[in-house]
Amino acid sequence: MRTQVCIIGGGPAGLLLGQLLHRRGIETILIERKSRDYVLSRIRAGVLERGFVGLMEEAGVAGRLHREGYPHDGVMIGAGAEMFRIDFAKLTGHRVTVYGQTEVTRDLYEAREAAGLPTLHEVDEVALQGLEGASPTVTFLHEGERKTIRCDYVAGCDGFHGPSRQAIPEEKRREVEKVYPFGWLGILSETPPVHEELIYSSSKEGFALCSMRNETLSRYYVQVPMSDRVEDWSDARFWAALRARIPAGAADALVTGPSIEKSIAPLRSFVCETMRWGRLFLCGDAAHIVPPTGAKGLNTAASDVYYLYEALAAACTGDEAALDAYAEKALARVWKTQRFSWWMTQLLHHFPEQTAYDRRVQAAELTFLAESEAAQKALAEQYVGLPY
Ligand code: RFL
Ligand code: PHB
Repeated sequence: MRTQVCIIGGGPAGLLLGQLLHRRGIETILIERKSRDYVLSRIRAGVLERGFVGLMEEAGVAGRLHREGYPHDGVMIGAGAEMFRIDFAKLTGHRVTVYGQTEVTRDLYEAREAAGLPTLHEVDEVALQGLEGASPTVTFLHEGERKTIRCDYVAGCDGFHGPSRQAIPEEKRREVEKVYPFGWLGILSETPPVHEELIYSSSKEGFALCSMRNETLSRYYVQVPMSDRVEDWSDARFWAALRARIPAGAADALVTGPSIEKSIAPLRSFVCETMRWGRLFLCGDAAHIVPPTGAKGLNTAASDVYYLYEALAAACTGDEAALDAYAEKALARVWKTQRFSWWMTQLLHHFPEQTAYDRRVQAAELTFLAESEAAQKALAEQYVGLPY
């Protein structure tokens, strides 16, 4: 097989990149380790920045997002017994859209299928070769056969655990990481959301987040030690923990019910600054991870896609120099979202190593945010999304 761009990974980054390149007349083959149903069963992000929505429009796949997504003009912050609102619309003139990653992925798969673009699922033993030459190859097992894709460029969109980043020689890879001493236990439940906007809540018992997918489907998270297992958390224990961590008005309004999904995600900050290696370009979670507190993972994957598709489109029409700027442009924005996600995380979570002094400073920072329009504006500007 031969194509212009071989895309490894059929998550949101790979699919969006494929769709945008297709609109520019560039051929892609996409390979994905899992089945389409498996990819569509993963419950992940829920909040889209305005830039993400713009890219979905540019890709010609924003119809359902506009019909079924929920524009949010603000967010609630809980601080102990108190709760205050950050008004994105007033402070920035922008808003975010609540629309699940599952739905984004479904829309992109449907568009890829409708356009007849080649997609190979359940591939195994993926290996990348010749990345420093003019014609790299990607080999893999598919339906019992070993296959090879020869291409001009490889887009490594295969998430944090994928093989693309590992194909860069270790001594050439520049990576930095911070691991947090807790995770998020998340549940999905067929209950109405507790509030019309998201609530990020800091309490003595730890952090909690009240989010949603639609009027009848809620997504809630509580901070848990990484030593906890999902089996330790009955639904009753989860609801009690959530209720104890959100302000009383919200706790009283909370409607509980059986969970239909429950999982624990570790929190990590990670950047591989070597986003380009020869003809390989890393994009999205393959290159960087943020803790979910600022809702930036999927959105930062999208800004990478934007820079990469512009660069690849230029390269495919003869301007290879555009590729040289990709890593620098992407990383400049990546580091701003790293900083914001780290800041939101340290503002709202309970850290086991915190001293009494650290906790007082954290409380003072939350009070300052509650009282200062300038502080709220800084949060709002980053939450709705920095420009590309
Ligand atoms: P993905 O989604 O991990 O997709 C990578 C794809 O590559 C495939 N793959 C391979 N394919 C072929 N060959 C191989 N050898 C392969 N190895 C792996 C995988 O099967 C997969 O399909 O990465 P991508 O596309 O870069 O997208 C990134 C986002 O998924 C991620 O950043 C977000 O989900 C993070 N995130 C959030 N981001 C937000 O912007 N807003 C949010 O509100 C938000 N909430 C979250 C989140 C992530 C969470 N978890 C579970 C980590 C909430 C949670 C709980
Ligand atoms: C979600 O709805 O899953 C969600 C929303 C906001 C976050 C993280 C996750 O910051």
